[in-house]
Amino acid sequence: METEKWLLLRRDQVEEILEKYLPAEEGDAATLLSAMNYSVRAGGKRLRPILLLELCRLYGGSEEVASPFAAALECIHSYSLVHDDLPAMDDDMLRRGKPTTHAVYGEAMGILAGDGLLNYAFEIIAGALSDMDPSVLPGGIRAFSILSRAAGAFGMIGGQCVDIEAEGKEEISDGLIDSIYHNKTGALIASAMSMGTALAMAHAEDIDRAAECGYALGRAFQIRDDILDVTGSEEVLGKPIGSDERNLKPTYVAMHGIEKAQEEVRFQTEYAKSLVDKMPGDTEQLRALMDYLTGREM
Ligand code: GRG
Repeated sequence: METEKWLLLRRDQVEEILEKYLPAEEGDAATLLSAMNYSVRAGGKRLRPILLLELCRLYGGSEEVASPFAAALECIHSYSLVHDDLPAMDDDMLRRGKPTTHAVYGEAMGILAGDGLLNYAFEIIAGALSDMDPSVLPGGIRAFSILSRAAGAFGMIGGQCVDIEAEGKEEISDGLIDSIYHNKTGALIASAMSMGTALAMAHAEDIDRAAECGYALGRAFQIRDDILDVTGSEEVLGKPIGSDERNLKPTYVAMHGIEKAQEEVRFQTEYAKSLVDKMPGDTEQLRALMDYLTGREM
């Protein structure tokens, strides 16, 4: 099947899953719940849950078991975007072609919606773990542990901290850029792949390989993101371009130029695909997805 068509089908599947888990907008804090749902329903590629479900499928796991973890992961991704757009961070008013959450609900509610989504993700997982069949519970606990580490101070939030501190610096070392990309973007993408593998009760070495593959893909994804921030268009991307330059962010593109950056995107993707070659089952769509991402325009 053509990759774009496959992605759209998978995206629809993820959106159906999300609808099952999103909270009802009622009670005294209905505004908060509405802001949380607005952020998640605003669209997006749903790449991370798609990867989680695909890895679980490859390793012979159950979609039913993986679904709540896929929903929780997308809640955490959405929260990170809501907070990333806040005035104290990138101060962006457009995301996924729509006004950002703080632009619609105000800054205070934007902060709370992000907090609410982060916490809600773990509520979804706690509910799933308590209902899980004992035969797959160890995989669920492993996935929970992977996600809590990846989203936190030793993963995405830590990466965001280093990213913010690097702003305004003319040049930073390649090592520091690597560390930012590894944690800010790589951690959540790696967690998607390793959680899917863990939920299928695969061996530890398979979980580690999936994470390594996700980190390479995450690096390629972030560098392509930097390229699109220079060469992309606001209509296609659904967010303002030139944000990195405006915020004086030292990116891989700013340091090495677009050509070398795209070369690195291809190099990391090839490495990720070499790891996919060691995975079981029909990996054709996963490999095609990785190739597709190297030239993505949104
Ligand atoms: C805790 C105050 C506080 C803030 C957290 C951690 C964080 C803010 C932000 C980092 C998240 C971030 C913006 C990472 C960059 C990764 C990236 C390229 C995100 C865009 O992902 P896509 O393209 O988005 O998958 P869609 O819209 O398709 O879902």
